[in-house]
Amino acid sequence: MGVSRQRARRVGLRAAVALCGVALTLLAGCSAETTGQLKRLGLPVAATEQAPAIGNLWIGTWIAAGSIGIAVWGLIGWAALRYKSDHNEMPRQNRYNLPMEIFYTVAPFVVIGVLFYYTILAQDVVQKNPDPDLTVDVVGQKWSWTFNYESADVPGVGTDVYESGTINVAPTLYLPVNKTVRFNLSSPDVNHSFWVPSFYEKMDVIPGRDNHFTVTPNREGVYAGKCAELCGTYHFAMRFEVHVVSEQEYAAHLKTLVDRGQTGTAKGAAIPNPVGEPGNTGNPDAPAVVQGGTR
Ligand SMILES: [Cu+2]
Repeated sequence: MGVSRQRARRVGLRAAVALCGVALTLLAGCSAETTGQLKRLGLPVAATEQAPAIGNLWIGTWIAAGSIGIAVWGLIGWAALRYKSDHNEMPRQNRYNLPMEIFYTVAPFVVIGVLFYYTILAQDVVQKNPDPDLTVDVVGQKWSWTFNYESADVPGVGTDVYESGTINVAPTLYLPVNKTVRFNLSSPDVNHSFWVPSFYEKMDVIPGRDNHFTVTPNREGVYAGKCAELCGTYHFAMRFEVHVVSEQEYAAHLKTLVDRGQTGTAKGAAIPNPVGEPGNTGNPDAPAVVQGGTR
């Protein structure tokens, strides 16, 4: 073995040891919360029954991509060190290597096939759409959200109620824990996207299209929600909070909405919160227009 090759190997080994040391030191200094998030590869803690199917797909995809990445980087590094030369001679060329070319062609299809299979499995879980225990009509409007609860059959409420946000006041979505909820998504203006990161799911909210999905939140807590579609000037204002609570707290919240007079169905204003629109004289606190009474 030549001296230069030995030196290259020593340098490579030292670099690998140093990298492992840095990684271990970083991990050791992390809180339990950060360590948990690292183990989930950046995902928040799952808050629905369906979320783990997506979480497993996410982690599996990273393991597959990471393994391929490590193999490719390793081969590149190995080739660079192994065939390092102080002379600028053309290395031996290896054209028309049939087994190699078949491998290049087949391997990507195998990778895609495996990812496709596991994606379908996760999709089946997510799109099962079982009969919901409750339905919330979600309206994404410029520049906030309206949540309509079909709650005529909730004891002590007896009517549909809604909560509507504005640019300045983010609305709150209440959901009872361990109940299956169906979100019907609609928009009176532009494309938005309804996203609760802890549910691991999001779906586009498109004018003229009835999108929907079903989840079963199974962890009480307060979660952030946002619009995941760059929908315009005040896109940033389309934040909301999700409170997953006990059934009693859920019913109590709906009663509060009745007490505030927020009964009926709100489908977003014709010219909602028109701040920033050309020629506007709008009020950033303008609430959504309410249509009719109970359905
Ligand atoms: Cu939006």
